[in-house]
Amino acid sequence: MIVQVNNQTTDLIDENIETAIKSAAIEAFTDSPLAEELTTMSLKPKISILLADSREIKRLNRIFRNIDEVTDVLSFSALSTDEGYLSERLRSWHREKVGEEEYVNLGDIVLCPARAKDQAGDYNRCLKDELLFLTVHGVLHLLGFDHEEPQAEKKMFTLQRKIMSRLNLPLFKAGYVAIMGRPNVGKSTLLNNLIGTKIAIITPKPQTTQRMIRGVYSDSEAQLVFLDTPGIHQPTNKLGQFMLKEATQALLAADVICLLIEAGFKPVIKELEHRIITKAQELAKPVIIVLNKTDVAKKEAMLPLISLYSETYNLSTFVPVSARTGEGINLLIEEIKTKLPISEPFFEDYDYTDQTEKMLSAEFIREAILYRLEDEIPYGIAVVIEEFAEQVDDNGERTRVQISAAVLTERDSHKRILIGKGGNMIKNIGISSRQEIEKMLDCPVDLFLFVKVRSDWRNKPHHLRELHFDSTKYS
Ligand SMILES: Nc1nc2c(ncn2[C@@H]2O[C@H](COP(=O)(O)OP(=O)(O)OP(=O)(O)O)[C@@H](O)[C@H]2O)c(=O)[nH]1
Ligand SMILES: [Mg+2]
Repeated sequence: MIVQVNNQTTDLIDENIETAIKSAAIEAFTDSPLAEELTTMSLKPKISILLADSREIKRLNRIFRNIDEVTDVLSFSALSTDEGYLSERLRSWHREKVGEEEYVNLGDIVLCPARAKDQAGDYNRCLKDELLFLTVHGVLHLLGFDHEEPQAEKKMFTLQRKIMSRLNLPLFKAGYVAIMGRPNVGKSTLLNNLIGTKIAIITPKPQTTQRMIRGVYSDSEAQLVFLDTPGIHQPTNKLGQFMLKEATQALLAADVICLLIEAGFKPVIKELEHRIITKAQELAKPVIIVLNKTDVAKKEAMLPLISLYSETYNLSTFVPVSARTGEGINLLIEEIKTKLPISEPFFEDYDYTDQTEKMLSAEFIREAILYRLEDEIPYGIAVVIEEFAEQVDDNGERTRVQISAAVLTERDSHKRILIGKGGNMIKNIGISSRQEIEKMLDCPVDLFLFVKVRSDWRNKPHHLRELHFDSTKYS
C-alpha cells in the first residue's frame, strides 16, 4: 500500500508524525473488505494525504462542500464505496501501473494540523494523537462510512474506536458522573435530557427520586455514565435514610460530580452544597457547578453565585443550563469529557439504563400520584407491579401488555383520598399513567390499580424489602 503524505504546512509536523500518519492510514484500511478484494485482484491501494494550513482547507471546504469554514479533515473518495465494500466495478482508469505493480487510487485526505492542534487541547490529547485520529476518520470516509444517520454513525464510530485501540491510542474516555443537589433542582430533568428519553420521573414536588438511576450517554469520544440521585435532605424515616445512602454512594462511585444549583438562587452557600463540595474535594473528585433553570432565572443573578462558589472552593467550571429546554447541555457534556479518565466504555449502546420496563411502569404510576395528591400524602405512597403480562403475535412482536399494580398507602384516610369520590381520583391516575406507559412500551396497555394500606411502611424493613429498598442502606 502506498500512502503519500504531502506537507504544505511550515511548522507543527515532523518526520515522526508523518510516519505515524502513514501507519494509521494503513491500519485503518488493512482489515476492510475492500483491502481483501483488492488483494484477490492483485491490486495495491494508494491514498494521498495533504497537510494543509487553515486558509487552504477553508478554501477546499468552500469549493467542494460549500462551507466557508476551517475544518479538521476532508475526504475525497476516488471510488464508490459503501461501508468498507466497493460499490462499483473497477474500471481501467481506476488503475495505475507503477513498475511491475498495479495500484488503485482510493482518494485524497486533507488534514489541517493547526485546527487539529486546537482540538487536541480541548480533548487533552497531543497533536500527533489528534492527527492520527483524524487520519483514521478520513480513511473510513474513503471506505464509504459516514455518520449522517445514527445507525451508520454507530458502525463507523465503533470501527474507529477499534482501530484507535489497535494503534495503541486509547483516546476514548469513560467514567461515572453523579448528578447531585438538593431536592427539586432539576436533576432528573437533566438526566432525561442528557439521555434523550424518559428514564426518571419528574414532578414539581421535592423528593421525587428515591433511588439512584443510571443513564448512559455515549458518542464517538466518550461514554458518560450518569447517576441521578435522590435530592439530599434530612431523613425522617428509614426510606429517607435509604435515599441519602443512595446519593452518598453515587458520590463515592463517581469520577466527576455535577452539583446542581438553581441559577436564580440567592448568592449564599448552604450547608448541603457545602457538604457535597467538601466531600468531593476531600476525595479529589472534580466538581462542576451546573446552574440550572436558566430559562426562568435572571442572568444577573448568576454572576454573584459563580464568584461566591469559585472564591470559596477554588472551583473553575460553571455551566449554566436549562434542563427543561436543553440549552447548555452540549457544553456540559464537553466539560465533563475533559474531566473523565481515558477508558474503554463500560456499557453497550443498547444498555443505556438500569431502569426496567416494570420499574418504569411503577414509577410512572407514582409520578401521576405525586402530581395529583397534595401535601404529605404522596410521600407515603409506593407502587408494586404485581403482574406484567405481555401478549405477542406470531412474529414474537409485543401487541398488548396487562399490568396490575398495588398502590400502598399508610392510612385508611389516605386510601379514601387516593380512590376519590366515586373512584374518580384513582381512575384519573390510571388514565394518565397508562398513557405514559403505553408511550414507553409502544403498544396498548391494560392497567389495573388496587389500593392497599401498609401502615408506616417507610419505617418497616419487611415492607421496604418487599419494595426492593436494599436493607443495608438504612439502619
Ligand atoms: N423552568 C425550569 N424548570 C425546571 C428545569 N429543570 C427542572 N425543572 C422543574 O423543576 C421541578 C423538579 O424537577 P426534577 O427534575 O424532578 O428535580 P429533581 O432535582 O430530580 O428533584 P428530586 O428528585 O425531588 O430530588 C419540575 O417541576 C421540573 O419541571 C429547568 O431547566 N427550567
Ligand atoms: Mg429527581
